[in-house]
Amino acid sequence: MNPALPEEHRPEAEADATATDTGIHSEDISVLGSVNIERNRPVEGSSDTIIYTPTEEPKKVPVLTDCTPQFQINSATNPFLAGMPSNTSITYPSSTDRAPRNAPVQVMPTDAQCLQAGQALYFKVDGRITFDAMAGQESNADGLSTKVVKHTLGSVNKIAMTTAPINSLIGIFLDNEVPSQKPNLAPSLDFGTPEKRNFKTLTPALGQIFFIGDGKDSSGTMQAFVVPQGATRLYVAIMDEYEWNNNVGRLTVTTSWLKP
Ligand SMILES: [Ca+2]
Ligand SMILES: [Ca+2]
Repeated sequence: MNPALPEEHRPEAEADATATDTGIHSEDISVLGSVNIERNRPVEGSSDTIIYTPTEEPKKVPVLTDCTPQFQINSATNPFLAGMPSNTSITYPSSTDRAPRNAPVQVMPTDAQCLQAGQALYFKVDGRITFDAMAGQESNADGLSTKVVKHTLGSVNKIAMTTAPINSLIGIFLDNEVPSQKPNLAPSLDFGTPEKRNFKTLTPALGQIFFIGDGKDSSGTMQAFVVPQGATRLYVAIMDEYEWNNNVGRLTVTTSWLKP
């Protein structure tokens, strides 16, 4: 007689156990699904604070093309020597500034159209300078707003003086003539207050020293400087009241334009 198979080895019992297990899993999926739906539902009445975060106003920066390579400007550059021959000197009570050592830097565009009359120029400026190492009053290219000065000798070489913060970056447009031989002196410009330095567009005349600063207004927008009729040269220098030769530091400048 053959012995009977043990109860636990019956195939039907294994199949029943699998069926029961599958039933439990189905219930779990159902519960988890409802939880997921609950968590992903948008929260009513608070969608603004969740979706939108405060952002800064975008700066109005024109799309500019460089019209010079980046160049350096030494702080010992006296604007009243712009366009003057070598060995021209300006004597102050304590010392003498002399070209070319203290001459301004001529801006040399890679595209001559940058310097056409009516063209707006822009300046990207970095670096820090001081008008006197002993004074220890360093600033960026906007200069020291607490120390607004004029040249102690006034206008020199038919280059019109200006009023501006010491240490600030300044510019001057010239034609091909030696400025001291020009028949007339242009009127002086005044950048003595924050409002007067906060222009959008500046239209200087030939032979007028004008304020550039860091090239941006109080909102960070780049300021436009329009090339005057007859200009063939642009120089940049640093604002001081006398004796440029003891200045310390340098600025890095790039001149740009809106290429037509
Ligand atoms: Ca000085
Ligand atoms: Ca500025």
